[in-house]
Amino acid sequence: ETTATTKPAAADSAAAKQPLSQPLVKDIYTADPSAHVFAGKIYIYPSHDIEAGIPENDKGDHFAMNDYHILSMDSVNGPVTDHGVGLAVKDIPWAGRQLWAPDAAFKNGTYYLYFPVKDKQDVFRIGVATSTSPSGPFKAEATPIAGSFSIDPAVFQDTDGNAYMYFGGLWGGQLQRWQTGKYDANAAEKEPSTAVPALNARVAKLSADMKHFDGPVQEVKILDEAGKPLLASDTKRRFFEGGWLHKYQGKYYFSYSTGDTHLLVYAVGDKPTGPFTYKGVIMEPVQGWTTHHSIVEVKGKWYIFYHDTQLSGKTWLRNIKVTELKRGADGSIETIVP
Ligand code: FUB
Repeated sequence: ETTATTKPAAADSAAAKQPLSQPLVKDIYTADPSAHVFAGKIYIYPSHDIEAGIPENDKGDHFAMNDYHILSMDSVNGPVTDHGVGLAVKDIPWAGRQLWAPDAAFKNGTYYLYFPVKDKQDVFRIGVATSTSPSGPFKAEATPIAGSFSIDPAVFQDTDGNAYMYFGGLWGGQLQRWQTGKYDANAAEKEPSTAVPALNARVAKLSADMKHFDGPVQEVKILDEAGKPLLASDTKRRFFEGGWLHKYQGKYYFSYSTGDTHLLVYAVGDKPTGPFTYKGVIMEPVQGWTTHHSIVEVKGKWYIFYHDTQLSGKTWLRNIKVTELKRGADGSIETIVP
């Protein structure tokens, strides 16, 4: 384990010229931070970016990550502990390549790490690994979660004890290849761009043992203010990847990245499975192609963890950050300009 110091955002007059936040760790590249409070501590489950020497393309082949480092902090501006490798591709029996954005959950004394990785046929699936410690090491199940596909799992545990997994991502995340319910290797590499309903994220209820889907995989429907589904051509509002669900004052907030328009946006619903009505922008574009976020409550304040490319200037070598999430009295989220 190694410990690095987090620098609080600059508080002097130069602050206007500084980035909103500073990287949480600087000795490794990290991205896609899923943050949770477990046993009173903040644990972050990020991707671990590496320089794999693979040319950049729209399929994301250059995001060729091999393992996860799990991080923790006692408080948002406190030092960050790197707990070392929590899970590696070589220890996942069915994995081929590309360990992308993970998430984690805790239930009945066991920690669960959910991860997308391409199988040996180069198709993204979602796996689960378990540990008795939030910092791992995690042991992967022998097979992916049956019925899972695409990328970016995010697990939400509701106050009634039910848990749900949100997942999916376009382009390199392969969601557009699952339109018939089966993987179509010959499908286009991108989603339709015309005025047809957008391809949506997916949600499935998790079984009591947190290792399987309990029921059908459903679409996460996102509607406009008139109650109509968002269109694929509506690229500043439609779902692209990186979904996250949090609950605030009894409402369900589904937030996500718009990918090629580089926004983080949100939609609100009355049930964990939606439908959700589009509400607005959470974060304007950061430096870099992607950003990917999580939203978590820590000691009564809400925070957004996200990433940019401040340290490297390269889209595939990212660094995670955190900043406060502020809301209006009606629960609406204030737009952050990073
Ligand atoms: O880190 C690889 C991929 O980039 C993630 O799965 C996406 O959400 C994007 O952040």
